[in-house]
Amino acid sequence: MLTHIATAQRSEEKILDSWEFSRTDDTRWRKASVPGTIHTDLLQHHLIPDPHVGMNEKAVQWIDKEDWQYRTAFDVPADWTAHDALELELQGLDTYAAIYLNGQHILKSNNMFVGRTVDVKEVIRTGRNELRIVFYSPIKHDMPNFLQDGLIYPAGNDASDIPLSVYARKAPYHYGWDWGPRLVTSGIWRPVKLRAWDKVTIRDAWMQQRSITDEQAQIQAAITVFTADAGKYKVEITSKDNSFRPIQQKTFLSKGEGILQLPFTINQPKRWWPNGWGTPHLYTIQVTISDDKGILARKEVKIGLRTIQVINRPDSLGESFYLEVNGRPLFAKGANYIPQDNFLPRVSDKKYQQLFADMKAANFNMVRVWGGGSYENDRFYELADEQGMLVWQDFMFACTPYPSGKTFLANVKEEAAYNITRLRNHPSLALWCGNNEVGVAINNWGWKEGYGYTNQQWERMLKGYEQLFRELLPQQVATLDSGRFYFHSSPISNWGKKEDFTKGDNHYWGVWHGMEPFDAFRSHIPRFMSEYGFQSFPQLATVRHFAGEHENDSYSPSMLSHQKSTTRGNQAINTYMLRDYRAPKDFPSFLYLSQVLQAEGMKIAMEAHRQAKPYCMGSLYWQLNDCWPGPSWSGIDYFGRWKALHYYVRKAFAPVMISAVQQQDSLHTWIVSDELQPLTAMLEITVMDIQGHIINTHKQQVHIPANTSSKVYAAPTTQLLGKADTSRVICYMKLVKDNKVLSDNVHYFASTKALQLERPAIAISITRQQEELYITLRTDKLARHVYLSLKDDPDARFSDNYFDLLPGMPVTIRLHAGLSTQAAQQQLQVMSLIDTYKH
Ligand code: BMA
Repeated sequence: MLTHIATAQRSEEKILDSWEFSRTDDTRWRKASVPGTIHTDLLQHHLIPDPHVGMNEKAVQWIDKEDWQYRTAFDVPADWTAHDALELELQGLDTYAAIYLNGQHILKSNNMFVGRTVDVKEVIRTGRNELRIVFYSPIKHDMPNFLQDGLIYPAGNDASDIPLSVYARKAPYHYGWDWGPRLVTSGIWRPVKLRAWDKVTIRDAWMQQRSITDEQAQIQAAITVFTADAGKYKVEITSKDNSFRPIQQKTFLSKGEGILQLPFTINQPKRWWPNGWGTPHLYTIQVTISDDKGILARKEVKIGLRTIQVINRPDSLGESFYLEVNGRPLFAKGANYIPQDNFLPRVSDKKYQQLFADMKAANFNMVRVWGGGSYENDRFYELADEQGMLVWQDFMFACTPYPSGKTFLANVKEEAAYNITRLRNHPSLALWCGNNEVGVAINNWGWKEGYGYTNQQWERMLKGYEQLFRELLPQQVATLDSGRFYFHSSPISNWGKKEDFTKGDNHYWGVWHGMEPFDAFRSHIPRFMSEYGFQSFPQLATVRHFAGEHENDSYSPSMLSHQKSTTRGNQAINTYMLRDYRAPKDFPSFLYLSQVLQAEGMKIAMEAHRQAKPYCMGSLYWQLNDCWPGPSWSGIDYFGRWKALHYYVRKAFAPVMISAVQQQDSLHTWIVSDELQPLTAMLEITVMDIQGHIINTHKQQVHIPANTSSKVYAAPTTQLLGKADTSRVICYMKLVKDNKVLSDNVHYFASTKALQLERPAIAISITRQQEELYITLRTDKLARHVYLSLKDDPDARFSDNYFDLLPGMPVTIRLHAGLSTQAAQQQLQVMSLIDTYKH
């Protein structure tokens, strides 16, 4: 069946739907969802249990050892076959596929990241047609490669005895990772379209910004056309909002592919600004090609005008690594993004939108599309453009060397070309990175000895690395996206030695993988931190999705099967937890505490990175989100529920941020501003005991220069505290301007474990204004990490959560909900840290 999409007058485009699937050795065909995966189709028909639940992951491992096929029948009207050209566009086939149209083999595909366009003019006919796509088992397909190589690649995240993932140009995390299951999918994961056109079509419209000043932006349009009928045509570039004078050119197009170069100018350009610095202005540009009868082809693109430079060069301190956006040095705030599901086509537009709203809410200006996942859908980059979210784009290689035979390299070359071309118009696209951690791993992870490679085998891997990441990919970027920064691997430096923290970007895993205390975040500050993290468990409702009511322990069977960090995992969480907190009294307390632990630990890092600006110019934590429900380093779980971490990130990444550090006997107060304007505000510090008795106050006006970090106040702790018992005091600090709190923070002089908390009496009052509930909380004594939830709605999103409630300082929390105030009173559950104590 065909679903019609409107295009230019003399071309037609339809999405092919109504698909069926079967195993290749079976005669039964069943209804399929396309785009989709074989796993989700089998699930739909109740032929497999939900792989995200319990230990079902194990029960579905047979799927990737089978061959599968998909088919659809569709009618093509006579006026379609009369067109000059008929093409099938297959935007994503996962992965080893043979495509048959009306029984005739028309294409072979071997890379899920490459969309294909096939000329089907000679094969298609008026009336009924049948398209069939066979997907060969990626495991069976790649086993001969392994047997021929005679060695095992050190792909430690591939959760099978023989890691075949390296051979397949397919999302690496499908084969397992330390936060996700092994679910090796097959299927048509992006749409299939049939297109008919006359004379000429536009394949690509690249708008390369050549230069920009306040007066003018020079754009070079490179329009790739494909001509079926040579002749003279009119090419036009117009602005939908009249932001520049349309350009027209009459040109002769010869048969086949060609590129038209058309420069144009935008006067008084409005710039695209990253989140926090202004509006990410976008221009909509339309390209058309016509003959004297009218428009033949049309393409619309959105662009943003800005400069982005990555300044990675030797300096007096080592080697810098930072972004300069529109000429200003930018401190990058954000996280590492992994695919939002094991089954990629299942991620709805709503989920994309929500995730970007969540990034924006947490004051991100950058997101890293990490190399073990997938080049994201166009929608992802459109949202990044709209939200001012800079994108750090890895090529999809992570944590292992890769083959480097001719066929493999040719396949990667095609993949790079396809994705660079697809993404290069996006103003959010900040940089290309060759891979995740393969560089540091080769030098530091002990592979040669660990896997017992011969010198010859090892040399081959090293040479392969050079060919792939230092020759092929940078050449592709230079040719197809010249001017955009490329570097061969993130991180540039390892984290073992002191000098590592003076050069380039860094993934500091001393905390977690190295079991160093959270405080080590303060002493391990690189020039740009592109990964650091700590695991936590999702909230109870998310846990209950995959583990039954009786599973009240992180070591119960389903819980353990969802803990994919087998080297550290639960043990690390427990060790760190008992360092800082008392053992929680029950399972819900444990889940809550794991989130508090993660958030508090990460807070140290985020604040320290920002304080260290401009030495350090970026903080991208590991990891933003999840691909299934389970414990992981994420701040937002699989169902989109914010963990404590995401609330903490929002505060720690605020445009202006106040924080304090205790050094020896003094307390130092820092203010970091990412704003482009200087600021004058009032600093207010209140020291009180846990019952709210004021011990000391300090107030001063502070001038904060634009885009800096500065220490604004330092005082000996004895001066601040007098004789007060450090285990019973709170230091509350805030920065106020025009009666508005720009940022606030709380400092404690004792570890949380040592704090002498007393049971608080929290009074709650709720009012409603339209769709918003206002929940006011008051306490008589310090309540740490106050956590609000609704009994029957695990998705309730409170305006703040896991915050410290101080005596004498009521807090009002907003909740967007349809509940009456009375129902809210009944539904609302409030707990704080002391509720996790056994006595
Ligand atoms: C980093 C990432 C991932 C991994 C994470 C946690 O190195 O690049 O490979 O999931 O660590 O171990």
